[in-house]
Amino acid sequence: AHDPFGFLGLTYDDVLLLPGYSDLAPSDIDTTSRLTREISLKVPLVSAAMDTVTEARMAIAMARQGGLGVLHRNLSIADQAYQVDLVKRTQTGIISNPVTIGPDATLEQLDQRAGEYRVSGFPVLDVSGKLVGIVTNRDLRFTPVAEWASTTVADVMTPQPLITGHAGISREDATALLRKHKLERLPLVDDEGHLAGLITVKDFVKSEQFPNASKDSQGRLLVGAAIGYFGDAWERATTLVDAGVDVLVADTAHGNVRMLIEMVHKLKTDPATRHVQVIGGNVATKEGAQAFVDAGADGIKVGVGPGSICTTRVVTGVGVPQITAVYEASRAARPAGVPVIADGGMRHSGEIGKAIVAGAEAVMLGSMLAGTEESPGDTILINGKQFKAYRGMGSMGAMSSRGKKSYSKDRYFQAEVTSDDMIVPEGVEGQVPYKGTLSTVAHQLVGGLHQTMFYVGARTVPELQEQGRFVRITSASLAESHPHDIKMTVEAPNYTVG
Ligand code: RVP
Repeated sequence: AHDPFGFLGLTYDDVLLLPGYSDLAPSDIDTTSRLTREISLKVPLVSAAMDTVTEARMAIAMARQGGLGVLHRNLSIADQAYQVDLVKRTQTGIISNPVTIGPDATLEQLDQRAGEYRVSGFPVLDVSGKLVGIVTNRDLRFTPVAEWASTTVADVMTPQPLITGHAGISREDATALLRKHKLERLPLVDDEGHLAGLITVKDFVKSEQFPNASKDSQGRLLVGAAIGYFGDAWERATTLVDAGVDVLVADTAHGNVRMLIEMVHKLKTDPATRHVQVIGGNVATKEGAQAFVDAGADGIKVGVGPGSICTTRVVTGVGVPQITAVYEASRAARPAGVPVIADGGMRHSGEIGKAIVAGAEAVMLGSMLAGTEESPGDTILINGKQFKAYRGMGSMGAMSSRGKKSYSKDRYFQAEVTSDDMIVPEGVEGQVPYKGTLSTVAHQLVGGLHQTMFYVGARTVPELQEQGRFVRITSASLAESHPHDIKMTVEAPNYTVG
C-alpha cells in the first residue's frame, strides 16, 4: 500500500552526482542517446512543443545541432503540416523532393515562392514533371519589377540542355560535376527526364558544417510534431505523417488518460501510421509510464508540473518533483526498452546529466531555448536589455481565443470550454533574456553534459546511467553550489543571475 507521508519527492536541486574515477580524454566522450525505440540523437536535447519555442526555424536548428525540435500544435492542421514540410525540405545533402515551379508562373509568383521557402532557385518542370529549365533569383534581376506580373519563368529561365546528374549519383561524382562546371545547383533526373532531386552547393557545404545533424535514411533532417487526442486529432496525426514527420509526440499535461492511451495504441497499430515513432506523455509515475509501455509507445515523456511557466501544481495540487518522476517512470520504461524523456524544469546544463542518471535518455527544454534567435517572435527591448516572450501552453494567452484561435486547449482538458471567462489556466506568460543563436546555447549545454560525463567517468550515455550515483543535499549545500559571497560582475555564457 502507498505510504502517504513516507514517499519523498526530489527534484534537480535536491541532488548532485558523485565524481568518479576517470581515465577519459575529452574526445572519447560520446553523448549519443536514444530518443525513442528506433531513433538515436547525437545530442539528447529536444525543444519543447510550445508556440514561443518550436516552429520550423527552431526545428531546423535543433536537428542541425544533433537534437530534435517538436513543432507545437497551437495552429491549424495545414499550418503544422506545412512546418513539417519546411523542415523536411531543408536538406543537408541531396534534396529528394525540391520545391519547383512551372514555366508559365509569373516572376511575381517566383519571387513570392522564393521568399516563402527561403530558396533562391527552382528547377522548372512542365506538367508531366519533366525538367525543362532552371530559374534563380539572378534571372529576376534583368527584368524591371513593374514587368514581373507580365513576364513568365519561361522567358527568363536557363532552358535545357542543362548539366544534370543521374538520380542516385554519388556524393563524389556530384561534387566533381559542381566543381567542373562551377555550378550552384545540379538537378538530378531519371531515365525519362523527370526531376528526381536537386543538389545545391550551399547544402553540400552545410552538411559538412553540421557533422552531428539528426537525419533520416534519405539524409533529410528529423522533425517531431505535437498531437492531441481530442476532436480532429487523428486527422492531424495522419496529415503530419503524410507530410513526413518522424516522431509524433502526445502533447498533454496528463497522459494517463484513456483516450490518449488509445490514440497511441491506434497510431502504433494502424498500417498508415505505425512506421512513425510515437512518444506518449506526460506522466510522472510508474503506472503512468507502464500504460504507455503497454500501448506500444516508442518513448515516454515525463513531467507533471516542473515547467518554468507551469502552475499545474499550484492550481491543482498535483505533480511529482521531477527527479523522482523520471526515476519512477523509468522503473516501468527501462525494463521494456522504452526511452524516457525528462520534460521541464531545467535551468542549467548540470541538470541534463542528473536527469540521465535518474533514468532519462533525452531531455526537453522550453525556457532555456525560448530566448534564442530561432524561437518564434521578435526580441523586446526593455531598459536596454533584449528579451523574448515565453508563455505556457496552458496560459490565458495560449488558451484564449483572443487574437487567434487556440487549438491546444485539450492539452489541459478544456477543449469544450468556449468562453474565455471559463478557462482555468495552468500556466503563465512572461519573457526570458535574449540569448543569441541556438548553436551558441547548444554548445554550452552539450559542453556541460560532456563535463558531467568526464567528472563521472562515463564515456557514453548508457555508462553515465550505469555509473552515476546521487548524493542528496540540503538547502545549505545548494547555496554552496551556486556562486556565493561575491557580487558577480560578469555573466558567464552558461550562468546568469535572476
Ligand atoms: P521549461 O523547460 O521549464 O520551461 O518547461 C517546458 C515544459 O513545460 C514543456 O515542454 C511542457 O511540458 C510544459 N508546459 C508547457 N506549457 C505549460 C503550461 O502552461 N503549464 N507547461
